[in-house]
Amino acid sequence: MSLTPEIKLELLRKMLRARLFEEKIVAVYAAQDMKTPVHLYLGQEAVAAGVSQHLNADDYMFSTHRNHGHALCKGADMKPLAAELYGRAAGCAKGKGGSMHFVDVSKGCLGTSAIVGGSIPLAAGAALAIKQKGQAGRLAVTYFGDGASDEGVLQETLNFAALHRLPVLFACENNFYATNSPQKARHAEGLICKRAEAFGIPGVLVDGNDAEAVYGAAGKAVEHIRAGQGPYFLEFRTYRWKGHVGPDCDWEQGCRPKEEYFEWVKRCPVESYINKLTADGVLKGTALAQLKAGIADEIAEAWAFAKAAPYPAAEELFTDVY
Ligand SMILES: Cc1ncc(C[n+]2csc(CCOP(=O)(O)OP(=O)(O)O)c2C)c(N)n1
Ligand SMILES: [Mg+2]
Repeated sequence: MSLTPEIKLELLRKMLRARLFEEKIVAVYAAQDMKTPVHLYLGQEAVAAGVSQHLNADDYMFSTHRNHGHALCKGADMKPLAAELYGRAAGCAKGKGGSMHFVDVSKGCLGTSAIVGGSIPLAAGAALAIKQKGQAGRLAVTYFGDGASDEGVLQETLNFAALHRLPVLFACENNFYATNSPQKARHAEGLICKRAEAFGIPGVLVDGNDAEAVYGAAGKAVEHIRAGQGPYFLEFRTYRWKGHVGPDCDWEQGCRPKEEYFEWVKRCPVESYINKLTADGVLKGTALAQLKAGIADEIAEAWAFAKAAPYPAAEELFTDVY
């Protein structure tokens, strides 16, 4: 997979957009005017950036409770996302969904689910629709965690997708934890991607903290899917920096070993890529500062928009809710 300087800088821009958006959430969360739990994606940004680099706006994307990075890297407009965090009517889910329900249909972000594993079959459904409509070359991607891989619905969906050769990419982000339960306490076999092979689906393990490794593996997978060869499964090994939910870390409470946490923080996907691009001469002069300043402006505008937006009207209480 050839990587031009433009693509490298775009990978970095995507990661930084996800990173700075969530750093803003961390900075303001204690004020308690953001009435939503937040499952932060900090530390995992290389996955969404590297996969999204191969996606078009009309490809479908389904995500999880930890969805901010997925939506932003797919190109979602930041303003309705910020408004959703503040429960405003201008939010992407009209202020009724919160952080776990980021959508942007115009960018193919069709939905997320707080039900662990819930969006996996939705992606297969979208892929089936693509197939039935004869929209060759289009695909659906579903992001899900190692915890979701424990749900029976994954195995059912893998079988269905393989049987019908559906254009769907299974993107499993193995951050080694389902809430506070470590993978080694749950899985007899550590390689989740091996399960895909039982259904005749290629299953590949990828370093999820290396944006270029993600980009390369996702490129092969997407090429395979767009060529009509059926589904593909990628397992990305990565690590979340914050606790399962909320802006605090959780190693202090003994939820994870401190040494493990700091080992992974040393492998920051954003910092290591900045260092690589600087050493390679791709990132020069004030380029990084300009990139960050542009994203900071976008965040400031999104927050101003969100906080000025009205709450849903009382008579809207039961609209779109079931
Ligand atoms: C069906 C279902 N079971 C349990 C939960 C509670 N729950 C929310 S997130 C989560 C862990 C998910 O772990 P993983 O899929 O690895 O995603 P991560 O949080 O690591 O991104 C659990 C058990 C839920 N929301 N839905
Ligand atoms: Mg997990």
